[in-house]
Amino acid sequence: MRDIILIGAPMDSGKRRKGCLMGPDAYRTAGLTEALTGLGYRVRDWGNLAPAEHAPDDPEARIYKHHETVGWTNRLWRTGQDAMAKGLPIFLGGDHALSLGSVGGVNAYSTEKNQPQFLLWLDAHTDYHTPETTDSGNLHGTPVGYVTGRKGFAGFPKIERPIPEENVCILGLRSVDAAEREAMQDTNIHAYDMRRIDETGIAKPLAAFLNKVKKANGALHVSLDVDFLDPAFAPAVGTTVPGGATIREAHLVMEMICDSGLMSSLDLVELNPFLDERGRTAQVMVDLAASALGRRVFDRPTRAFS
Ligand code: 6HN
Ligand code: MN
Ligand code: MN
Ligand code: MN
Repeated sequence: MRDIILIGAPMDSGKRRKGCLMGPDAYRTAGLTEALTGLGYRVRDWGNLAPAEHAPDDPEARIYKHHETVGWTNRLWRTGQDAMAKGLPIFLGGDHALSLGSVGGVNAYSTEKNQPQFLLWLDAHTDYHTPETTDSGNLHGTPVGYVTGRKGFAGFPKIERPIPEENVCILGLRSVDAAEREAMQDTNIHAYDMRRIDETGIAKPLAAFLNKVKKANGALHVSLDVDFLDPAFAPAVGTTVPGGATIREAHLVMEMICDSGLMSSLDLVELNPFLDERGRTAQVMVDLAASALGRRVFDRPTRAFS
């Protein structure tokens, strides 16, 4: 069993609404360490990081907190690379801009090891903007664009080996901006919106993707955005979009990931505890992480159910 390394990234720089900086401590309060320890893991909590040194931001700039986000990216990149050598990192957000650094770092690690990197993005949004195409100016809408090698990320660390489009799978889509749709339509990214999930079920596209990762002997980074879930179950997020995954679909995804044995790193992002109701969204996210790492009702089929 690999050790699990918790990396707190109390960052709020990826968008204007504040509150995600409370996320890492909400996961701890909801019992993340205890849940994983209970599954038999040795858990190392590396505490909360701070951004690397960076230039001051201009409050009038079109891109919100560009420099601070570069600072976070540099810090998370190095910490992620370091953590990969020692266990399975779970990045506790923080908004989704943290994936500029978490995915950047774990992908740099795989590049060094000459292992193909895969990315499973569980989100209502594609997050496929670049700083040039975003109309909100919020960098949490850009990490998939960044790690797949889109142009326009001046100031951010250079990605030596971008993640190939065909190694990316996005599940849960229901809010895609025009510029993102335009750019994504001509790529090989596996992108499934909720309509397709309603039609085929969520297991089918996921099984196909996991099979691909397995065949390639790849490293798999899973990035779980709270808004992948329907806001009825997970209200604590700034970007709620109705019609999301149910608790049952989300657990199935996590259990299939666990059964595959392929996950090498995980992000839990966009939780805004300021918007939560008695901690229930934080609890759901902790339960999902536990499912991805082995929590089960039964370890094997019982006589009564087989
Ligand atoms: N997220 N596409 C919108 C924007 O502002 O660019 C929303 C981005 C949401 C970001 O899901 O992490
Ligand atoms: Mn997102
Ligand atoms: Mn989202
Ligand atoms: Mn937008």
